[in-house]
Amino acid sequence: MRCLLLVDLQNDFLPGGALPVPEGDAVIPVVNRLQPGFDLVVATQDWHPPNHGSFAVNHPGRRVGEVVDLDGLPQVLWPVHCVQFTPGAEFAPGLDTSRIVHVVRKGTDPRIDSYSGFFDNGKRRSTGLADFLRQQGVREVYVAGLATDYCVKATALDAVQLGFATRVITDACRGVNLQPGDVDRALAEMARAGVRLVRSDELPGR
Ligand code: VGL
Ligand code: ZN
Repeated sequence: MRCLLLVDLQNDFLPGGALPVPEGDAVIPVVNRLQPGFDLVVATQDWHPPNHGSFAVNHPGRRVGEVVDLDGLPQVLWPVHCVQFTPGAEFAPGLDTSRIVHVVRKGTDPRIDSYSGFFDNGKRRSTGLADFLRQQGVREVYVAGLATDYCVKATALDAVQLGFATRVITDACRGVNLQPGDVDRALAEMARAGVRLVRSDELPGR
């Protein structure tokens, strides 16, 4: 079974959102076209409480982009984004959600961030996604979404480490590039870990 794993295709990560990923909206038509070619479509949703420790506003005197210690882990500080039950946390309006059979909501614990759809950033807790995928008979995971250099990277690295044959669909992802070259470095790191990089035109679609 082949699963398409859609990472954080939410309003706040699109142009005009709170933490916009450049060209983030460009991936929506690509993933919509790809969905019918997969056995299973699963999505992650960044889903923070207002007091989340990744928000710069919750660290007086600190600014977006700075790195702080959060409960023993280095944490990049972000603008307030993807707050639970707010419009910014909703899936992008253009995303076809009709085929999504399972949604993983992550980043709910204020003391730790969760870039990966499988574990929090300290690997302290599992989201249950790996068990769900195995129960469904999934062996191949294709990752697409936002952002290449954060949640896509973390999700793909965990997937391959968990034993799934893992691909990242490069043109169905976009990154933040907080530092120039971050996206290219993320792709190289994934490839080095055994993630295969593929393009959407190599895959069956609608
Ligand atoms: C993400 C930063 C903070 C992502 C989520 O989806 O890549 N990045 N929260
Ligand atoms: Zn977040």
